[in-house]
Amino acid sequence: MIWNEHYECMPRESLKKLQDERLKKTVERVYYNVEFYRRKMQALGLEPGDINGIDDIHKLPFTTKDDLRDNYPFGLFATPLENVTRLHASSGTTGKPTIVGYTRHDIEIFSEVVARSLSAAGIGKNDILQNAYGYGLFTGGLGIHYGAEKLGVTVVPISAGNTKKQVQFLQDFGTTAMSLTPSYALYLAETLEEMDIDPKSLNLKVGIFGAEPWTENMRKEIEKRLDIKAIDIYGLSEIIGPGVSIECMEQNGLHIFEDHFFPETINPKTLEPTAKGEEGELVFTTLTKEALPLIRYRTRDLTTLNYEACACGRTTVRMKKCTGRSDDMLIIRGVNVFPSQVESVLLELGETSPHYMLIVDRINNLDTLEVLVEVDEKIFSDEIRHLETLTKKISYTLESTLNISVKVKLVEPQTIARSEGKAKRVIDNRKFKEEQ
Ligand code: DLL
Repeated sequence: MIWNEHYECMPRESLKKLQDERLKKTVERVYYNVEFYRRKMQALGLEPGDINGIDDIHKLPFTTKDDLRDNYPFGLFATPLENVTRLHASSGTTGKPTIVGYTRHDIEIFSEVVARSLSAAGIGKNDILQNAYGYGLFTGGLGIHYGAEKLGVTVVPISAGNTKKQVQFLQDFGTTAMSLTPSYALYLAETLEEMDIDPKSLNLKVGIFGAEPWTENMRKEIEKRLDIKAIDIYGLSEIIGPGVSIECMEQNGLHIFEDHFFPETINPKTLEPTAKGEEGELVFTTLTKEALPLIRYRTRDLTTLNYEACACGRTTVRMKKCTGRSDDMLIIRGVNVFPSQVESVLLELGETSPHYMLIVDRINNLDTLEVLVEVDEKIFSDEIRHLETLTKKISYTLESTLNISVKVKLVEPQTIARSEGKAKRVIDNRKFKEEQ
């Protein structure tokens, strides 16, 4: 179902007019209320009057995560704190967290885009949604919760973790939809298997998965093991949280809610816009946010934008499933490697579990990549010869995909930590060594 047909199916010319108007207002808002933006614009010789619409967006400066950190905690807020009704935080791998704020109206927009998202995934009033994103500073829990309430869904605010209880509620409540990270979904599937519960005996029909990159092969794996449809939801705290974009039932790209978030893709090196249909770093300008409006925020996520009409009837641009961030990319002996490439190969081979870990190191000045892959009890207790053959097969396939040599190590079941939130799949010891 389309929750807000007026905005989601708007003719593109009308959408452009709306974006033009909203951009102008946002630029005025930041210029007059945020010193950081006023200074940046002044340095470029720009005044709000120079921006007449989306066609002028390229004149505006970019914003980065570092800018948010440098202005920690509230320096980029465009409204006094008395108007801010909620704060969330996104914890990076290093340094201070990024603090984001919302006015009452921002929360209204947040709920609206999440309601649209759940609706696009086929969820409605008659569904019971078990929300297994973490509640708290992370935007996943409360973000999905408010949107689900707006939609009229029966929402179970179970949060992340407590996996046995998740299973109990799936059974006892007849839960029809779940929202959680893809890596937690794998853990849940494994728990169901251990408890000898056939997913077909449950009422679960759809899962809303996001907050971390996951491949098409991972989608197939989750759909098979949980017997559901797996829908990809994307978002980031700085822009609002979950609900920046979502797949519709066509599962062919994620519709961006363009009346609120204007997307561009750029070449991360030259910062120039990418050609039509070319992959680039996703950049967003918020069009309606009050507390933390951001101009050309560099997400570091890599994707391609597709403006073709979608069979579902929505006219909004679709972004391709994000399988990596530019800062997730490992450079190993000069070769670019994305963890998602390893995931794709392992699931394609299908002879191991989907649990893996990349360990990158520098030994005698040479970068090394070791991939730990978990195998099941049966394989692990097999003859050494069989294990060796499997190890060779995986290394061979990884090496021909990644173009570097890879050491593969098969490990016992349950050796790799399971995730209830965002999975950590890379240990880069080189960084640690540099810091020493
Ligand atoms: O992860 C918001 C969210 C919550 C999205 C629940 C979806 C579901 P942050 O913690 O600020 O916000 O992390 C944002 O996570 O820049 C991406 O790198 C990554 N990410 C989020 N969704 C996806 C996705 C939330 N569907 C960062 N596919 C983003 C790939 C994703 N990466």
